[in-house]
Formats: sequence, C-alpha cells, structure tokens
Amino acid sequence: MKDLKHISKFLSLILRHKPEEIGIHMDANGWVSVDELIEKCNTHNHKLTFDLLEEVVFTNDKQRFTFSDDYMSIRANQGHTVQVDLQLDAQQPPEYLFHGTVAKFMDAIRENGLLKMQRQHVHLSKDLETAVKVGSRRGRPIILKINAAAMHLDGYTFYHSKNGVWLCHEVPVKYIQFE
Ligand code: HQG
Repeated sequence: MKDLKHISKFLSLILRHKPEEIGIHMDANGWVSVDELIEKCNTHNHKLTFDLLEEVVFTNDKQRFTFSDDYMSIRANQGHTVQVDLQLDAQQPPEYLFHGTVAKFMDAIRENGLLKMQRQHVHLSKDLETAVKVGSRRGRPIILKINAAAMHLDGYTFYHSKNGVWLCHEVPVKYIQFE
C-alpha cells in the first residue's frame, strides 16, 4: 500500500509536472509511452512493472491516471503544470461548485478572484467534502461556494475531468460566496 502511494506520487510528479526528471517524452496531449515510462522509472531507481502501474491506475483514490484504449500510453487526468491540451469538452456545470483554500490566500482571492496559479486550471468540486479535503492539505480549510451556473450563463467555459474534477480558467470575485 505504501509502495503504491509512493509510486502514485512519483507518477504525479512525472505525468503532471516534470517529465524531464526521468527524460521521458510527453506528447502535446499529456500522453507518455507506457514502455518508456516503465523503463525510465527503473533506470532512475523507481521500481516499476506493468502490473504495479496497472494497480496504481485502477486503485488510485482519486483516479489520477488513465491508460489509452490500447494500454500503450498513460497520462494524468488533471492537475498539470506542464502545458498540455487534455482535449476536454466544455460542459455545463451544476448550479454551485466548491473550492477549498486557506486563510493566507484570502486577501488575494478577494482582490483577484480564484486564479489557476501554477496549474492549467482552477480546480473545483461538486461536493463540499472534497473541497474540505483539498483545503486541508494546507491547514484549516476555508470553503468558497462558486456560482457556477451564473458564470456559465455569462460565457465562462467549464470542463469536467475524467476523474470528476471541475475545471475552469478563473473565477472572478463576483461569482464567489465568501461566507
Ligand atoms: C490558491 C490536488 C492567491 C488556491 C487537490 C490554492 C486538488 C490563490 C492555491 C488539486 C488565488 C493553488 C488542486 C489567488 C487561488 N491568490 N492564491 N488569486 N487563487 N489561490 O494546488 O485547488 O492530490 O494549484 O486556493 O486535491 O489547492 O494533486 O490548487 O490553495 O484537486 O490530485 O492557490 O490538487 O489534487 O494550489 O488543488 P493548487 P488546489 P491531487
């Protein structure tokens, strides 16, 4: 179990942030070759087999990774800081979405709204519980309720990642409920 978590964290690093860490080629849509991934992880002292990779993909708590239909390639479903085009279709969001953050960012969020910071999107969830978990990574969580349907009506685009995360490019202040 600990091994799987360790592998999942390392895969997040490679598939979302730093493919260059093991010198692997990532295509414009975020895919890397499964064979090359296994080979290069092993040469960089991160033991990996196809069976382990499959176990991580299918048991991962957040379903962070996906194989291509032919299992030749793998990519992260969201969360990238490297520039990739996930080719997600625009979707109509639910009326409200939630974002979990912490007090130290609140002044900036009140001023500028939610920005994607290092990542490619702002991450939102349809349920409060997920937002609490996301915020808790950094301390006592503060939950913001987003008027997603109103944003959508005003022309903002939303995407829904394969693992259920709602994504958008920004959330202007007027759509954020701060209480
Ligand atoms: C904050 C994890 C200052 C924002 C999670 C957040 C999620 C601002 C931080 C996923 C700001 C960015 C993403 C502004 C937003 N000024 N700070 N204008 N606008 N922020 O990690 O949403 O486990 O990039 O509130 O579970 O925390 O990696 O985003 O605190 O789903 O799969 O800037 O990462 O998923 O932090 O987390 P992040 P996030 P994984």
